[in-house]
Amino acid sequence: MEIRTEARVALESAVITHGLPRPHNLEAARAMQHAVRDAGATPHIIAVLHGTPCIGVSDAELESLAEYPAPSKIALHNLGIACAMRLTGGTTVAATVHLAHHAGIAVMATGGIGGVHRDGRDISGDLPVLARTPMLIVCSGAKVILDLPATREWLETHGIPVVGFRTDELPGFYTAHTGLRVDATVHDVDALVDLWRAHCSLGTAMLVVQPPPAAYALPPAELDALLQQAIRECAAAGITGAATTPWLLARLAQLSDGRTIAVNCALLEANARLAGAIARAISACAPTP
Ligand code: PSU
Ligand code: MN
Repeated sequence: MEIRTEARVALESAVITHGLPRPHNLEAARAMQHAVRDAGATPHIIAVLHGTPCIGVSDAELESLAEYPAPSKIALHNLGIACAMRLTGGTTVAATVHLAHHAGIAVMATGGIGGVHRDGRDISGDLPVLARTPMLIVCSGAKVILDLPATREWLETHGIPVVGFRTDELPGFYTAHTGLRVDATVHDVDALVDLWRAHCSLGTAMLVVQPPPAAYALPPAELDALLQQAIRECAAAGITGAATTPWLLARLAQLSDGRTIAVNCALLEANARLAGAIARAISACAPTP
């Protein structure tokens, strides 16, 4: 017998508090929620409010997250601290995946996951959580500021399949092309659901990657030139640790005259839409245990 369950999609909130500037952060969050609903699923923005991890926030709470004077960036290493200290903040992919899994949600959407940084020492807390949590994550690859070949190898080493949705290349967040391969390419949602059903009992995440919408994607060579400049400046400014990702993303937005913001918002919405369709397809025919 097949039963139908509620289709739910988790959305992370560090992209709202730290990934995008105002007012684009709130607009992008609402566009993601709308895209998930449009696809027939229910969006749950995950965040920590005054020390309480929340699976879904109200619109007023979303607005306060997007405006909050100094929201924390909450990953797994500081999730317990944030709760004990009654902090409010956006959850990274790491904390979002952890919380969503415990809430019984199997699908999430984001822009670009964290990964191995170019200095080779800083490794995003996103990666180890993906290595131990069965969650289908729709994204546009890892953020282009990272060492993408090293990140790609890390995923393979830790048993995380990378499935291209209508692409045979790992996208590079703001750009469609990295030259890095995916493990499989599929062209429709039903085929993705088949792969997920075969994979989900193995205990690791599955990344479903799609390139940013073509009308917004930056050419790889142009993006690389801007990135080299931003990375030099970041090092000269002495930025390290969790501040690195938000700093580089903000600098790229300036250097590109806002084009990286436009592509970031467009890909977040597209990824949320695909995640909604996948969640809907999974829930439409959940086999009974
Ligand atoms: N996707 C975006 N923009 C972002 C992020 C994702 O389009 O800013 C966030 C995610 O929350 C991800 C985090 O988990 O960046 C990674 O940060 P770090 O490299 O410090 O682990
Ligand atoms: Mn880090």
